[in-house]
Amino acid sequence: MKIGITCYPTYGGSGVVATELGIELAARGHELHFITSSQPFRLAGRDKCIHYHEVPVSNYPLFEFPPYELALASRMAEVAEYYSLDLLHVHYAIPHSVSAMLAQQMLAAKGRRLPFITTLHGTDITLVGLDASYLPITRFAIEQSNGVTAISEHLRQSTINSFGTVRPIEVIYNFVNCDVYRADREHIAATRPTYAQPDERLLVHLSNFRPVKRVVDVVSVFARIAAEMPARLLMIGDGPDRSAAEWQAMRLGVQDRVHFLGKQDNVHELLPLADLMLMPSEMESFGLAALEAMACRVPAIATRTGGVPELIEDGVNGLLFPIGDVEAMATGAIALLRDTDRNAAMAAAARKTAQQRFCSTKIIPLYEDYYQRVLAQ
Ligand code: GMT
Repeated sequence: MKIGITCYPTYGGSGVVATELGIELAARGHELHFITSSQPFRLAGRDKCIHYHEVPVSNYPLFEFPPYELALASRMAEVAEYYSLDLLHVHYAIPHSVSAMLAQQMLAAKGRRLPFITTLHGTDITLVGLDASYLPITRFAIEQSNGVTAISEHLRQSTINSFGTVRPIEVIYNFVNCDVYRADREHIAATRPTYAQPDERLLVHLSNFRPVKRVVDVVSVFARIAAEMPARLLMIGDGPDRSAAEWQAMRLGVQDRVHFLGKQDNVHELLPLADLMLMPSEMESFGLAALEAMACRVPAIATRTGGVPELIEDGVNGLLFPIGDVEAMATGAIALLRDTDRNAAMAAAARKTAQQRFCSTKIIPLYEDYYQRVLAQ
């Protein structure tokens, strides 16, 4: 198949899923065309079946706001026509599904068919889509999509409840490449000493540091753990709440044990170094960062929110707590870190969950099958 993919190329779960999906599909023989505002950050140096088309946005002085959605629609239509794309797959409803809808209409006027699929990732529905000004257009674009997928059952339900959409939504979960995300003993032995001494526990957080991630809670939980045992925390990512997290680390006197690494491309090399992941989010439609850690045998201390319980079974492959209950999260983490056998059993269960339910080898064929069904409509 010849597939066009559009996503936010910046640091975020939807861009990661879209990019990894394109890479996996190309490896299975499909021709992929990324149509994005800049090159997605995990795409650099990939194989020849992957093409990248930048969307140029002219900033004529008259425009108070550059019309990105229109530039994207034009580029989608051009690329689809030139390369004879079979379909477009857009990740994150706003504004990508609206642009795809326009591109489809532009080609229809020339007698060409261009089906498009919208994948909902979370904040496009739970936060942004519920802004009154975005709701009607988002709902319209979802209904006009030839196919709609959501990354968890929770997100599927909340889309139907909040938007009242009638178009069927297929749940296709987030996925992880279990050959890339794994705990390699030699790598861990060689790299872990860079971040922690042998007697220290290593915790990790990975996100875009937006308010919904509650990064201040990450530091608060960690400070309680560090008061009980030697420990360090790796904070991977960057975003608006980074300075609030840094302030909290200073306030709690743990700044020398909390390492802010900023945005990192090689998270598959960093995650396996940790003993536990902290993901105390206000909302996660799925929680891709926790899945990536779990594939590396790192269980997560997480919140019971959104689609997270579809990934983490409390007490089996991780621990779930109420949002904001830093005391309970810290107590749970400390007990787990002290119980080596339980920690090892949970690490093994985390890896097993990733392999058996969310491995790319299981999920990518579901997308291929869905594409075929949409094309056959
Ligand atoms: O979490 C974010 O802020 C980024 C956001 C995105 O769309 O880039 O992530 C969402 O999509 C991920 C991939 O499908 C999911 O794993 C995340 O749970 C989801 N984030 C939220 O729902 C807050």
